[in-house]
Amino acid sequence: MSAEEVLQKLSQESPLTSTQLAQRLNCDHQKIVGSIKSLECLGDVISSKLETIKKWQLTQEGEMVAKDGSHEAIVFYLVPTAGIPQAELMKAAGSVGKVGFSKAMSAGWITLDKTAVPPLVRRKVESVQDTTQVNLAAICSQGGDVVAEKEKVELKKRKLVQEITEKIYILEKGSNFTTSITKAETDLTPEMISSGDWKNISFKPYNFDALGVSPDGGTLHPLLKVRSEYRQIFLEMGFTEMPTNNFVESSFWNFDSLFQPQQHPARDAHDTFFISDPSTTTLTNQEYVEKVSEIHSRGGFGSQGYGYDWKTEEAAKNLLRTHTTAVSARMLHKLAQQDVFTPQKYFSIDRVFRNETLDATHLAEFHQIEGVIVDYGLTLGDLIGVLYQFFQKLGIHQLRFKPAYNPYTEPSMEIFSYHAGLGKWVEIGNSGIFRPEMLLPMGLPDNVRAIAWGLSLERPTMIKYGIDNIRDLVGHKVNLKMVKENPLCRI
Ligand code: FB9
Repeated sequence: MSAEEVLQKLSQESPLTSTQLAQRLNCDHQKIVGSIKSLECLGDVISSKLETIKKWQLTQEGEMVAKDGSHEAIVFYLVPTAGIPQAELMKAAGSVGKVGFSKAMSAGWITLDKTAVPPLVRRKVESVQDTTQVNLAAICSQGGDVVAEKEKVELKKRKLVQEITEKIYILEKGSNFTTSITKAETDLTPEMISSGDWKNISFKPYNFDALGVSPDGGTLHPLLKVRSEYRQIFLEMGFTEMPTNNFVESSFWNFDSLFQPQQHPARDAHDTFFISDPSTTTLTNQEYVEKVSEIHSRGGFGSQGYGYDWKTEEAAKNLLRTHTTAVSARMLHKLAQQDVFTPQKYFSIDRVFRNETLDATHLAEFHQIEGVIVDYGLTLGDLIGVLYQFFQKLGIHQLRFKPAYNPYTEPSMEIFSYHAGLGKWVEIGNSGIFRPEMLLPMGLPDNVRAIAWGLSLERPTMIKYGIDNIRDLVGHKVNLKMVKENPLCRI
């Protein structure tokens, strides 16, 4: 398809849209846009106006249904007049069986005869009108206006159509309209000058408005943009970032050092990813391991402990850390080895892994944000105060706290803030004061307290960027255009 063909069509009818030209010249819309761009540079041969329109388009599944028929029609035609057991029908229908059966039943095309043994699926009507297929074919050939809005919404709900926005051009003849264009030269060559040809050649005018080629650089993922903002907030508050570059952790640091008992449900394979090879690690620092064993099995420092037979082999199991609190434990233990205790403020933001039930907002991993302050005589009031200070930097001023339970903090509080958009209080994190049974076996002075809190990175990022499904934020289905084009994050 050439630019001259576009001009030919325009000479026969004007105005014309780029969509009409694509249909009449039987070519891709983008090719028409390319020709328009080149014609626009010829100086008013055409006049073009850009418009954004909404149009209905079949999805891949919609194309398949338009070609082969709807799920319900396929299931209907698989039911013989003598009827068929549901299991056989599902097997014959394959991937369309479940949706097809339910749609055919609700359409009154088939019924389940439970008086038969085994129960049989029977036809309730002689034949059916596959309106789904008819509507899809109509949208495909004539556009969305030929199908009622209610039908289109139903097709969209079934993910058979989608409404897309498309930029089209409306073309008219320009004041210098012509159907034959001489290709304007773009370069003045030495040959043109020496031969004098330059005098009879039309040169393409400079387009000083042309944009430069946008350099295809890298862009930060929205999660990492938000992570930078949270990191900045912690740094402004004088916190030091903890080293979190070990996804694999021992059960000892992930659970035992936090005084989380070995029978705790969170420690079984339903909630935790254990490593198969190497499945265990060697626990160094036997003196500290002994103290942890003691506090779990027989108590100490005024605590009665849990009174069970603590097992080294359980603590030696390798896993994917379930929280960055394992890193906080390592840092507090390291701090306790100092000759003289010095108060500290630590933070971490990194990936943690949980064997969770997956849904629209939960994957088997997420980024945990954690803040820890360790100092003499800290109280719950200090924790509440630092939470107000932290969340105020996120624009959140209304907080509520609800008593909660964590194995490693007492007291513990869930943190809530009022979400004006949703008109309700939403959970925005968890917090608490690390238990003495965690801090004292490490060797921290007995008047030292550690207050801490945590939240996820994904939740605020999804809110910030208006993302409802976690799979639109992370994973192999992420739209890279979203990553390249999403706005700066300023919290
Ligand atoms: O992030 C969470 N919610 C949240 C956070 C921020 C936000 O918007 C920004 C303020 C502008 C909106 C929502 N939550 C914690 C609460 C829920 O989303 C919850 O359903 C999911 N939680 C995760 C764990 O779920 C298995 C979020 C994650 C979480 C929960 C607890 C901690 C860390 C992350 C913790 C802790 C802790 C406690 C005591 C001591 C040390 C660490």
